[in-house]
Amino acid sequence: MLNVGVIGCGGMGKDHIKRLTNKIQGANVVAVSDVFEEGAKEAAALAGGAKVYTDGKDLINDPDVEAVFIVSPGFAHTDSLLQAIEAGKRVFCEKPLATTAEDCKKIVDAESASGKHLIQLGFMRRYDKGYVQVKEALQSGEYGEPLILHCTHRNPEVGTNYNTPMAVHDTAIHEIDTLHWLVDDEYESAQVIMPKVTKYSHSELKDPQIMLLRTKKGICIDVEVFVNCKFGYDINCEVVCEDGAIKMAEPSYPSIRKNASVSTTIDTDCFVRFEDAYDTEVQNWVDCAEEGIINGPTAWDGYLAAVTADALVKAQESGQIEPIVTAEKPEFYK
Ligand code: ISE
Repeated sequence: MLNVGVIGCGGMGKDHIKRLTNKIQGANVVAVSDVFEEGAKEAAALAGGAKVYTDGKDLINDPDVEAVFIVSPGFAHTDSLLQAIEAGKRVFCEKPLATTAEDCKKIVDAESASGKHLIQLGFMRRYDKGYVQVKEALQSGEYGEPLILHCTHRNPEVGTNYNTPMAVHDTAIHEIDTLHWLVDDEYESAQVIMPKVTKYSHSELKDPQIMLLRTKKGICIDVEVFVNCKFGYDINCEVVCEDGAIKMAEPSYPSIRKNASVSTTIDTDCFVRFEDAYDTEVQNWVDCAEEGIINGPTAWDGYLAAVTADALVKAQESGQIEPIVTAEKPEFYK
């Protein structure tokens, strides 16, 4: 049994606590922490009475906590990650790794200096069955080399505080991680094209956006990010290859005939759309603890995502093609 301490007891934190407690095999939530004590107490009850902390550092240093699950807001990740590395404890950290590329680099350096692979990052799409099927098809070699990726990332709507850079940091960040993993390549440059703005947006948000990424091997990727599309949470990905085109399967719902039309369901949020992916990634993290390995997205992937996101945000402002320049991948992550 892996004894886990969870830092951050907001909506997502509680969701993960329920998952770890009720669904995942081989894990036990023994401690929770949140700066808001009431939230931590509610979360502790979900875990059947875990210890309550208001300081994440105390949770990390609790000898009963074998592994740490970080679900606090992104700006608080760096401190907790560095403390966990110092304590030599395994970590699952929800995305983002940190809010700046500089902090991500600090974390990567600290983890490599510790000599132990400790951090898995919560980019859950790598565990989604649809993406896994596309990756397996690509790896089969039957369709030749991938040339172009057409993707959409649509949300029905977003809160009024959601602004233009968040289309990169909160939304396209998933494609940034998943797509380079899918085609096993690295990004070279970024560009953003701004179409006419939907009437459902506001002055601080350009919506929709078309984000273009080019990889080092020359693969061109277009991602339509449209966060007020109104009709659903709609994620699509098609890979055009030399000998065929592979389109990711849509979630399976019945096709219903009624009133002279045929309809099917589209999910409305990411928690339903990627529920299985969340379960699989967390189970995988727990299973790998026994062997002491990390086989999901690493801190290095978090650093790459942060550098790519910075280039896309720069491109949103400049309208130009922006280079994506990363540090050399350390031996430790190869
Ligand atoms: C949210 O944080 C997510 O992770 C969702 O997958 C994404 O679709 C949404 O735009 C983000 O705000």
